[in-house]
Amino acid sequence: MYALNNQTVFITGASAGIGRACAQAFAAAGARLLLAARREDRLAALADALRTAHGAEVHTVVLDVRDPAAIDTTLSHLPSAWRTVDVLVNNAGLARAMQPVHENTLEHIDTMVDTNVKGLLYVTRAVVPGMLAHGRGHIINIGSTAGHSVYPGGTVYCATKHAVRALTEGMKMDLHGTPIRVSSVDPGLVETEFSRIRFDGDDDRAAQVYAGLHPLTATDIADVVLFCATRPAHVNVLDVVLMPTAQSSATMVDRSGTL
Ligand code: NDP
Ligand code: 8X3
Repeated sequence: MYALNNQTVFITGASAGIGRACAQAFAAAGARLLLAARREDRLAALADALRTAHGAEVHTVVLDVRDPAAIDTTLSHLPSAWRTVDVLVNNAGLARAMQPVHENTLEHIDTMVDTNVKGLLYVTRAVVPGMLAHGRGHIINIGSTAGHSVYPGGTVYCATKHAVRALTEGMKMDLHGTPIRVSSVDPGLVETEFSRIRFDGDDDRAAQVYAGLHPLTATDIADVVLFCATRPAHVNVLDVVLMPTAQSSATMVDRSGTL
């Protein structure tokens, strides 16, 4: 096992869902946590909880991954003890609406592409040189089953997650011959704030996404992210796809309530 004690894990989108669950999993494994998101109050509450529960060292930064200047400024002004990132979890991401491509608003298109694709690239670009300088590191991208197939109404979101899959494969090649590892964890339906955000706070519509099935939890995903990060140094898990037992493809979901 690759020990995480005193390793610094940088998680984007740590204020909710999968990012928050990853923070909890890595804190329990003894890592130091550098946590980023836009909602400062959420980050502060999580940091307090991790310090109390695990005695974890935690540093939080308010960061919008769509803002490359803010990423550079924030990372270059980190206290020196936080400047070496051992594991980067590129998790910040979202979907907006579910409709045919020509009905997407420009704002929805920009938000998805800027966050899921450009934001992931901006953060990676800022962190990788430090990993190379220190001769170790691991980039773990949160992709999606939406990066493996496309479903009606999800054209733009699926395109962004297909891009994440290409970025994972390309990063591994770009970092060929170095000790830096690159992984992607690609979940199907996970019950988080994801659908609430997608449907503009419509809780009833969000609940329908998970109705009649036992969806994955954020903790299920964090377990797999932690698994990738704790393989021995010679093992690179490139991609893990996981879905609820009740889900067999993006569009085949058993909602009988029996699974
Ligand atoms: P949540 O909505 O619960 O969490 C999303 C996180 O991303 C929040 O912490 C949010 O923080 C952060 N975030 C969003 N935009 C930005 C931004 N511009 N800058 C910084 N942080 C941002 O959703 P999930 O936990 O489900 O989603 C996490 C990742 O998992 C996403 O990449 C998503 O695409 C992926 N995924 C989700 C699945 C699901 O079914 N839920 C399945 C497959 C993949 P804040 O608002 O505070 O900035
Ligand atoms: C989230 C999973 O199926 O809602 O990436 O697109 S799905």
